[in-house]
Amino acid sequence: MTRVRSLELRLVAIPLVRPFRTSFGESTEKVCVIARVETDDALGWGECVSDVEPNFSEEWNDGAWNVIRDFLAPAMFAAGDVDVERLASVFAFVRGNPMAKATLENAVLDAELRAQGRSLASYLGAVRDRVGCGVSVGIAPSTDVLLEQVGGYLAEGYRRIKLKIEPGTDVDRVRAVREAYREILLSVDANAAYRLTDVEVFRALDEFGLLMVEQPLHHEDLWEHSLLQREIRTDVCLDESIRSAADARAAIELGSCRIVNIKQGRVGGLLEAKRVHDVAAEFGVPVWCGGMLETGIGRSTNLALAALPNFRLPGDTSATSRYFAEDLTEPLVLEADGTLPVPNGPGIGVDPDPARLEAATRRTERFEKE
Ligand code: SMG
Ligand code: MG
Repeated sequence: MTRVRSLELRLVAIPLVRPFRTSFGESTEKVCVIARVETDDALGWGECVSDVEPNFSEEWNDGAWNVIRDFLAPAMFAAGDVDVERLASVFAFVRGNPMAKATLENAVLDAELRAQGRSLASYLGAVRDRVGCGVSVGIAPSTDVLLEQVGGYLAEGYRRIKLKIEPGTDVDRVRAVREAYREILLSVDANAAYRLTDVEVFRALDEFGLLMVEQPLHHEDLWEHSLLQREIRTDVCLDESIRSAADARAAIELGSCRIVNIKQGRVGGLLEAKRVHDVAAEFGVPVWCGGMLETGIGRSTNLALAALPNFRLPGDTSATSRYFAEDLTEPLVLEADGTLPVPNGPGIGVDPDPARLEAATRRTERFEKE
């Protein structure tokens, strides 16, 4: 049981080493909410995976901040001694808002595990101490620039290249990358930019031996993905559409996907993420760990999750250098074999550097238990 005495929210901003463009927009900096909880025994950190605008999902930074301030934090304080496994039920009166909920659950779990001297990876049931990493490559200004970026990431050792695509910047780009690199694990992510009537694009992509096509259709859809999956050979992977273990079960039963991207923030936290992992494992469906350009806090959280047994494909768990010149935490460095170590210290196993955290902070608010 853990009693949270205080909560501090910070809005932080860190420049990205290169702009990241998806089918829904472009970012040049990472801006996110970081929560720090103080319990009777320890401090805990949680990073919210929402962004400045509600375009990946309906959550966004200021919305998450407000829902935490006005509803989730008061409920957590009122609950008194809480067991982290019960926190989701304390938050259940708030519909949706999984990213905001995950932020607090992660922070409380981190504090609880630090107090016990236990790593998050061990708590979740990790079976490996290193995880294979891929990289997600944003939509580049030209095919030449894309080929140069892909070549650079492969030289660093990344085990899988994922190309962001959008209508008009898809088949030709994928063909160019496949012709340059015949053997690599290659996938694409559309972030919901297509419609079922675009099936010909996916039939054309079938020719390139892709590992998967991620979230081709609407961000909440399961049904049309099941129709698309029947029409193409490439495995569909769902990201945005999977918001819970129940969604994962429905998607797999419907035949909407054959692979699942797990992002703990998108499904409301690590405990639900583990349930998504377990449902997929039950059906023999592989999962992999997604990313939301997290700082070292969220990235270390992801690495612990990615160490579970059914994370069978390289994740978007890239090294710090892929995102930032300077992170909030010590850099996570890719080994030449394309792996990152799973943090094994207490909790998430990393701490933000106080000076860097302060320098990145744009806004702070503190809440105390009465
Ligand atoms: O963390 O490397 C990362 C980003 C991976 O492509 C990535 N994430 O849909 O999977 C996805 C996107 C969403 C990012 S939008 C900020
Ligand atoms: Mg995705």
